[in-house]
Amino acid sequence: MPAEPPSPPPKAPDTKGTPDRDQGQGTVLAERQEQRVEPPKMYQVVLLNDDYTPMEFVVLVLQEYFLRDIDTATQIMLKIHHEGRGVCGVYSKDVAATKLELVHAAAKRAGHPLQCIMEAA
Ligand code: TYC
Repeated sequence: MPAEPPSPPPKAPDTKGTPDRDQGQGTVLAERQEQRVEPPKMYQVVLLNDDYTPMEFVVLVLQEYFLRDIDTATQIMLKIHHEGRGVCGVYSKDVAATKLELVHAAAKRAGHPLQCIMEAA
């Protein structure tokens, strides 16, 4: 069997032309890297109209879980009642998903068919 040729010695890293590396003083600076952090995607939580959930319950839900004052909550509820749907708030994905669960749990406990969904804002 022929002998393997000797492998070349490992090369020292080339630091020429990279001024942030060794400054000639034994100091090595981290290279600057531009960092771009995208803002998180946001989701709107939308309540849907139905024929059975009492208006008062929807207003309470908007106050309790979406921190709306009673006048704003009433306006949003009436918009949903007339237009079929209405935005309750805009949140990060996790927060929107939690709001959905809380609303569905509250509606189930109270025996109402209230539905809400989340969609990319
Ligand atoms: N339409 C319901 C009623 O007349 C009220 C209602 C409003 C229900 C908003 C759901 O998301 C809703 N009792």
